[in-house]
This record gives sequence, structure tokens and C-alpha cells, in this order.
Amino acid sequence: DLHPVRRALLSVSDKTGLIELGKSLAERGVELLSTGGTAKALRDAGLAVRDVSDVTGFPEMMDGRVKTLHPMVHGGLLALRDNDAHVAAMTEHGIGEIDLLVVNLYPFEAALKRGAAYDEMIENIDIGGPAMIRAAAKNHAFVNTVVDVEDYGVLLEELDQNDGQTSFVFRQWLAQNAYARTAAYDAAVSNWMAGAIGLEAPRRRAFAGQIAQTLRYGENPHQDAAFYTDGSDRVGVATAQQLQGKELSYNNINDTDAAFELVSEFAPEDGPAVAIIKHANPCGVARGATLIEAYTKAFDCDRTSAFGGIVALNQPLDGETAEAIAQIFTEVVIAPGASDEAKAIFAAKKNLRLLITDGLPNPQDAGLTTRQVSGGMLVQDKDIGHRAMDDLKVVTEKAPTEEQMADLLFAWKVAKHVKSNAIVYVKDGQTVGVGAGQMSRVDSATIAGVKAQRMADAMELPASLAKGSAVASDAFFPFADGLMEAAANGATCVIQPGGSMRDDEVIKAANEAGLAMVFTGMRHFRH
Ligand code: 93A
Repeated sequence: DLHPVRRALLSVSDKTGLIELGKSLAERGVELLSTGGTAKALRDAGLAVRDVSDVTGFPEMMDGRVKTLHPMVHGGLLALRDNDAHVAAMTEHGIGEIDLLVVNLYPFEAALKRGAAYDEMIENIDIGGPAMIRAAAKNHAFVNTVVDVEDYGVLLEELDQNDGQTSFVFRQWLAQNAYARTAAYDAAVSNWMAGAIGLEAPRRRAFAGQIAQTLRYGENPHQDAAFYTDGSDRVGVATAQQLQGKELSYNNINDTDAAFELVSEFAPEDGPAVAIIKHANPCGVARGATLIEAYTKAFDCDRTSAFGGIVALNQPLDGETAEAIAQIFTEVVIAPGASDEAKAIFAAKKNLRLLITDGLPNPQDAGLTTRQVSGGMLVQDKDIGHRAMDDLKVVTEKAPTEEQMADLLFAWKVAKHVKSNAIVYVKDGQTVGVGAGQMSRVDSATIAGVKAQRMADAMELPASLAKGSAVASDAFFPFADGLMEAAANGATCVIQPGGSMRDDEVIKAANEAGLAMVFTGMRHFRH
């Protein structure tokens, strides 16, 4: 199944590594064909190259829209070399076999990133490139298709190992890679168009991603896994720069994303905020006058769980905060920047992964979330629901004070990022108890209360940290019991969506317990 490479067609927008590849192929006796810009680059480097327009007998025309779309090219890519009729057709029409196709496409994704205008986007939709890629990949019985600069070296290695030939399995591998590229490319085009015509996110049909990294394993060591990026330039874990530490694991990526998305709810201009995440749930979130104060408050919510956690900051990491974080075992720190002092402190902690981003993600940016179920995929808009002070409705006799209102809104933002059923106690810009992922809302209220009491005990405080706290519930209290449990744990004001059949009962209980309660009219389930 070895097949020699005698003739190659090179047509690349990204000319990185092109000259080296061209030289290496020429040295191995491969004849080079190329389109305009690629041919010029090769020729300028002193290589012998034949123009595709010479092969087709047609000039490149219509601003390059038509250059390789011709039977002289596609026949050479698609002809079965072991089929008499195909060979006869090649002979009759003077079509030469093309054994290797090297293409990288018009930079549509790059144009998308820089926010190019509609017409420019259209011009960046490559037609001839994908057509050739799909043709060559279909004919992988004989043809090699290289679509990624990263694979040039692999190709040359294969040729050297096989005396100028490639194996069938190698060409198969290239072919699946090639179709992944055209699929992702067309998905990017479709998604861009869907956005341009204002189609709601879940109605966009294309979901292809590009593999960014094979991971050592998945959620558990016996699961294989990989990380795919969707080509967007959203600030976050996918686009962050890792300055140090081991490669991120599957769980690291998931948790880091949860941490950074949560902390980004707190605008940097409103002051420092820190979130510490374990298993995708926050075990502490706080704001502070300084970053170190915010970190310490977040850590003090649940010091036990913070061990081995992921820390996200809404401000660049400074030296003293780095020092504090380095005191305990921390898996990942993600921040929009880090001072030289902070970097130096972390440098001594070889295993700690430090990720730096260019700013914070905008929590109001629309997007999609997907979840796999057996036989299909659930797709929905990202939860970008947002509530400000003016959206809240006071439903009790007592109205929250200004301080309580600030804590209620803080608790609400945190609850949005806690797995349901979520109950979050907050005091003075600090979570003091988080109850996550319980099947019963009452149990979440209890667990959060136990945590608040436990930390108070550890700090030898006379009362639970939740005494006098604000409590947020991600969905309504269906009965008064959950609310009463929160009150018993020390909550004095409540934020919840409202909308239960028994709202009256719940409001009555709140009034009797002397609580101030506001309704958001919006739910933040997260499962
Ligand atoms: O405009 S196209 O869709 N029409 C074509 O026939 C065609 N053939 C190759 N774009 C086409 N290409 C693309 O041109 C390749 O995919 C590659 O990205 C680019 C290389 O052009 P040049 O060699 O002139 O720099």
C-alpha cells in the first residue's frame, strides 16, 4: 500500500514553512505545481515550480475566485491510478497525477477575529481550496492531503522512512484530518452568517470545533479526552496563555472555566474579586478593598475545600496575593495579568499552573452551551441573564438595607454559578456558606449552614458566619421549609426568583421571621 509522491500541488495562504517544504520536496525529486502567490514565493526562493494556470491552460481569473477549479487539477487529484478507464481518461486529456496536495485555506477565521466587514468576509471564503482538499482526501488510496503547517515535518518523516513513498494508513490519517479541517471551516462560515443575519444561537446548525490539544485523560484516567476550540477569540481558558506548570487536565480546564466565568461577573472597576472553585462549584467568592483581602475572604469561606482548588481573579495578580495563594496547594490560577513579582513567587512552585488572559470574558456575551445525551445533543443559549437593583421586587414588609441589597446581588451572581439546587449565604461581600448540587433545596440550605458554622468554629467565633447573612436561592422556594432553614442558619434577607404556587405561604413565613425578601423574576438553574 505504499505509493510514491512524484508530483505535488502547493496552494497556501499561510506561507509559514513553505520554502523549507518546497526545498525538501524538490530534493526528493518531487515536481512542484502552485497557484499564483505560492508559486511566486517558491520561485523567489530559487525553486523550480510550474504554475497551475500553465497546467489548466486558463489564467487565474475573477480576483482568484477561479484558479484551481479545473479538470486538469481535479482529474489529477481524483483519478484512480489502478482503474483502466480513469487512466485512459487521464491519457486522453493529458491529465497528470497529483500525489500530494498541500493547502491551507483563505484565512476566514482570522478575518472573523479582526471583525472584518461583510464583503471582506465573503472574499475570505475559500472555494477552490476546500474542493481540492475534499477531492484529494477522497482519493487517499493514492493521494496525500496536508492542510496544516504543523504536519509538514510529519510528511517529510513519512517520505524518508518509506523511500519517497507514503503508507495507506498515513494517507488515511491525513484524509480524516483534512475533512475535519473543511468541516470546521464551513462551520465557521455558517456560524458567521447566522450571526450576520441575526439568527438566535440555538438555531445555528454548525458545531464543528478544532482539536486544540489531546489531553492525558478525561474526567477519569481510564477515559481518553481532548480539548476542542470553537475558533472564537472569547477571553477565557481556551485562549489563555499558560506561563508555567504542568499541562492542564480535563478537570482543570472545566474548573478553570467555571472559576473565570464566575469571577468575571464582578467588574474590575467595582474592585477586586476572587473565586475559588472545586469540582466546578465555588467554595469561596469574595470582594475586597485589595486583591489579597478578596483572596483571604474567599479562602476563609471554606478553607478545607479550597485545598487543591482553582483560583480566578478579576484583576492582575500581585506579589502579596501570589504569596498568599502559594501557601496552600493550588492547582491553577487564572488572572488578567500578573506582576513580575507575582511571576517570580510562582516560579518556585513548579506544579502550579498560571494562566494569563487578555482581560475578562464579558458575562453578557451571547454563546451556546451544549450537552451530550445518548443519541443526541442538547443546545441552548448561554445563561447570560442578568439582574440589577431596579429589576428586584421587594415582597416583604421589611425592605433590605443598602448593605443587605449589595450582599443579595452578590449572592445572586454567585448562585448563578453554583450547581442546582444552589443556596448561597453572603456577608459583607464574602460567601460564608455554599450549598451545591443537592436534590433537595432544604438540604442545600442545611449544608451551606453547616459549612458556615464549621468555619466559625475553626476561627473560634461565637456565632455562625451566616449570622446576619444574605441568602440567595437559584430557583424559587416551593415551600417555606427551605426559607426557614436559611433563617435558622442566620440569614436575615433573601433573594430568589419567586413564582412558586405557594409564594404567599413563603412570603408570610418570611414576614413572620422578620426577613426582608426580594424576587428577581429570573431563575438560574445550572445542572
Ligand atoms: O478563490 S478560491 O476559492 N478559488 C480557487 O480556485 C482556489 N484555488 C486555491 N481560492 C483558491 N485557492 C486558495 O488560494 C488556496 O486554498 C490558498 O489558500 C490560496 C493560495 O493562493 P496563492 O497561491 O495565490 O497565495
